[in-house]
Amino acid sequence: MAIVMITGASSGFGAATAEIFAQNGYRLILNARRIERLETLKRMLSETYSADVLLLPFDVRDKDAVATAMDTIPASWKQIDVLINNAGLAAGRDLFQDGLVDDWEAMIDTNVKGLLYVTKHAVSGMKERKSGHIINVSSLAGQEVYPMGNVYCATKHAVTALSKGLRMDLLPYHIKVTNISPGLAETEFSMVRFKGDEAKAKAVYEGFDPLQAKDIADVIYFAASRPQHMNLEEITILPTAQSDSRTVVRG
Ligand code: NDP
Ligand code: 8X3
Repeated sequence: MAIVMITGASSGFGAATAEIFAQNGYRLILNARRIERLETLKRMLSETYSADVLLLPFDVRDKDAVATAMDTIPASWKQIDVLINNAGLAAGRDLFQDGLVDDWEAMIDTNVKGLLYVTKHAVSGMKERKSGHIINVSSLAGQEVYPMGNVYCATKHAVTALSKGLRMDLLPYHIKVTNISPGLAETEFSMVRFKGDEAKAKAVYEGFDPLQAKDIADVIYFAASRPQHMNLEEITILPTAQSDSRTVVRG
């Protein structure tokens, strides 16, 4: 049975992606920081799909915690076939000149450095086996920049660049790399971005039908389930009401 590892599986895209892979018989390694959330998800996946789930809670920003967790994965779980680098966040939406250094660091450390730490560990087994698939969750913000998106957009541009670089460097090892770039999707993303301000978070999705987590999960699974000779390298997914980062038709 193939093994998928998903970072940021405690909510949003990650949780929905865990469900569709469970439904399709994968064994799942699920990561995030909120252990209770992961335990609830594991229970649901086991009861509903008889899924085999290994929880691997750690903070992707913590280089040593990543190394310890990845090195101590039991032998029967070591062969990660698909790695989904999904853990990420936006912290704040401020003019550059008003931005908080702590927010910048949280985004850079999670979205870029965390992805690198996890991938470095997962890739060594893939390289030995000459097979594997890395799916990076970037964003439309990895293709475009919008006002007050400065550092978040920079981190997602970095993810998109890393997807390209990984694809080139891992080519001799038959490892696929897919970059997924969603537009506006209603998850906990905006609650995190606006630090629990529900009114601000809700306003982001008002007056149109945003993407839902399951929409992204379906596309991720589609990419992961293509035949070996075929790699979907870049997939951009927008709500029908959105044409680019700055244009959404509401009402
Ligand atoms: P959510 O906030 O719902 O989910 C984010 C997930 O990332 C959570 O499971 C969270 O878990 C995890 N996470 C955050 N920080 C860390 C960390 N330091 N270590 C481990 N896990 C972490 O948002 P989405 O599902 O929307 O976001 C998933 C990805 O999609 C992100 O990379 C985001 O940038 C990207 N994205 C989102 C879009 C949107 O509009 N929603 C559009 C385009 C891209 P926990 O807090 O338990 O650690
Ligand atoms: C999340 C979508 O438009 O808020 O990556 O940057 S957006």
